[in-house]
Amino acid sequence: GVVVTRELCEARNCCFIPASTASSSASRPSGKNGIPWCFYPPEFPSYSVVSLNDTLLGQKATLVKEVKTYYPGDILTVEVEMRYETDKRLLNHKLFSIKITDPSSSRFEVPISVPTVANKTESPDYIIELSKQPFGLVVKRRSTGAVLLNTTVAPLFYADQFLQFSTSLPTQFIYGLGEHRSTFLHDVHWNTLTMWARDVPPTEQTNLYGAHPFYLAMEDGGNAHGFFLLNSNAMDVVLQPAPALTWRTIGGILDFYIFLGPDPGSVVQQYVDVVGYPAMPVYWALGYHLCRWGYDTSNSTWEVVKSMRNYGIPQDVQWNDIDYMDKFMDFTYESKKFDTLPDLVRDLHAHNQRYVMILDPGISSTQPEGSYWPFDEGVKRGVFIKDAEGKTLIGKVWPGLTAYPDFSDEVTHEWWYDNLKMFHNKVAFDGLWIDMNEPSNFLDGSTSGCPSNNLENPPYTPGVLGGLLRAKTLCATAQQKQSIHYNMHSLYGLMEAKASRIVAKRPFVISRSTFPSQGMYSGHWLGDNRSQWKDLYTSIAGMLTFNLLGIPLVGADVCGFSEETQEELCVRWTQLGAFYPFTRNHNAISPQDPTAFSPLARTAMKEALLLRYSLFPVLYTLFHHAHVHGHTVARPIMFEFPKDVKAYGIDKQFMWGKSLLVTPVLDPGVDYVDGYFPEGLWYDYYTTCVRLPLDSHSCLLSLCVFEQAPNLTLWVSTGQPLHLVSALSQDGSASGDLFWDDGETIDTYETNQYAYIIFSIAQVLSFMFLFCLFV
Ligand code: MIG
Repeated sequence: GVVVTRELCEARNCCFIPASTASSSASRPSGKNGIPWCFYPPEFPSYSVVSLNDTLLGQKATLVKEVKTYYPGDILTVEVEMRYETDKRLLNHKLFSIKITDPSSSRFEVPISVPTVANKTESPDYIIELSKQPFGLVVKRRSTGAVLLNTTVAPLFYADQFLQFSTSLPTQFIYGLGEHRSTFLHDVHWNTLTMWARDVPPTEQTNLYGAHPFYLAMEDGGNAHGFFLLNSNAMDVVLQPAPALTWRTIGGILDFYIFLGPDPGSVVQQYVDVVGYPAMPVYWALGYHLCRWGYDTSNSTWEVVKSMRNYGIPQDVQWNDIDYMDKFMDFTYESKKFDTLPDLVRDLHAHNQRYVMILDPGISSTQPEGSYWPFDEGVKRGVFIKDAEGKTLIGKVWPGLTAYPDFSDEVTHEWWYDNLKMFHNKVAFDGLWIDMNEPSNFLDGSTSGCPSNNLENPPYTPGVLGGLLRAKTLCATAQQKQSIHYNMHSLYGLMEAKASRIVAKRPFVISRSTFPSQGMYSGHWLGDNRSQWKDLYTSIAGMLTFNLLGIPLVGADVCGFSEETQEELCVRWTQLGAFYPFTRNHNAISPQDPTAFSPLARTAMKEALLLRYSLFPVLYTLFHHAHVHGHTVARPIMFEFPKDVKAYGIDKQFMWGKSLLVTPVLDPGVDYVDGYFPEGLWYDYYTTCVRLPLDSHSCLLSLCVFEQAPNLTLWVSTGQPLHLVSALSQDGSASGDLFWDDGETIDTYETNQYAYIIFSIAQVLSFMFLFCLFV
């Protein structure tokens, strides 16, 4: 970062206090740790409210600032539109939204559709207080008086390339704000979380593959609220120990939502209601996936599949990485080494298994004319991103020099579809893995660099890895249909995923780069982790965070991606991975599929996967609730026990739904776990649950979760019996449910082609239940 001197600071009318004399930060060295010596005094120039009017949905204010700040392009008059929204789906009165715009010229707005609300609530759960001079906004929870937002703590900045506001926080318990590698609970001690999609192995304090400006906060007393800034520009989110939070973005508008909960699960529901509900996955998405970068041939890929079958280890999906391609070019396959690929895919289908392959966005631009249709046709149809001068921007990825499809253009979607269709005629793939879509570039910007101007070198650049917006991606000045790359960059993965959902049944897409509303179009894997125990642990936080972000179909590379895994680690990882909503074993070095290990390890992995498969009805039902209600699938313990402060920091355990608690082994050399059990009656799933066949009539009423006798692939036989597992609470009651449909038709819920069964046991029946167990 930049070292702030007294001169620089005072030139900006800010206060300068060296860390050594600032008592609160005496224990930590300043500068490098991000603790500022320089801050805004109360009289720093800011906006004042000059008019305030009622509108249909709330109020509209005009703000004016008299004195320019030190950032160029100050917008001295801005408009604030406050909406007191109500919507039946949201159980009413829970949502407050604010949009701050420039009334004199239109600015970039993120092109995702959010629901338009027609009515103003008359009895909101919040109280709004507007401070007029300087402008500031205070939002309180009506029931408790908790101050959820207070922007009066610092001035508002609204310059062309610098928009900033700060708020105090009612709590230190802040979650979300992806994509970062960290504990699930964020550290608020001067912790800057930068957002700008970036291809880099998960590293702390670094902007990663996706951008998600949403946080969940746990207040005193177990209430929760959420905050979402709908903005795709490069930004910093600065968490401060006050506690406080600063949003600092370099473009777009300020458009934000506050969700009132009041419990954490409801906050996520309200957020998902704004950005979009996750798609219902095709059933086999929830099976076991195997992949590797380094299967040399289609036959060696096939060998693994056969070996899995021989050992009776469940596997629904086999994948290929870039190895299958001819010179790493999309929509081709290597004709010698992968000559049997079409046969492999046919064989998979014959065994009720599926095939997924990778596609990278970069399209080779250097093939002889007439020899590579995707590029030739793409040029013809004008689908590629242009540089500042209007020429096709050329970068470099695996196939060498490449052009980048502009997925913000419908024309590109058609071209992408045509390519997929033609390739599908050769290799009947079932789903897509879209990688490198930050988009990644081995060069900075392009083969010819980037122009030098204020888009490439903004007055302020957030803390992006590499220090430049174009670092390992395209030029900020590159031109896309909907806007410049400066605005569109972090939306690339979202738009590519949208273009990749093309099949008649439920599509299966896994994307590396993600943005809010991604869950509607794809799942996500957590990227290039390492085969280390630490990465096993951090995968839980990653999984939970993405569930908060409305992308429940998520998992980490099981056994680790880079470095050599070890047998014990891989066994433990498979046991944890069996509870990832999306479970794929993938890596880049030696084989690490279950058949590559000793009989003992192989058997342990097989057992873990069989357990996952037997719990498939539970998992599938949870995804139904995610799709229809915006629930999380894998969820933190605190979601079910929001008043239990001891649960707020837990990220070594998690839950599936509301009744299954997973406590994995995360350390080498141990065969026990230390777990936290919130208040209630807990049963050990492995030892105390008794399985009851569904056709045993006397027990139909009793249930907690459903199980299905596992097979080597999911759903293969509706003939596989379903079992009820019931765990009674202290008062002798239990309840559970099951969503069941054909597993692949789109919109079965929406078109009423499903069964939904609710089971419950009341206290009076507990005796009967026990009775039937022992007959
Ligand atoms: O530059 O396709 O995250 O899963 O194996 C690396 C090769 C490109 C990155 C992905 C990883 C994949 C690898 N890819």
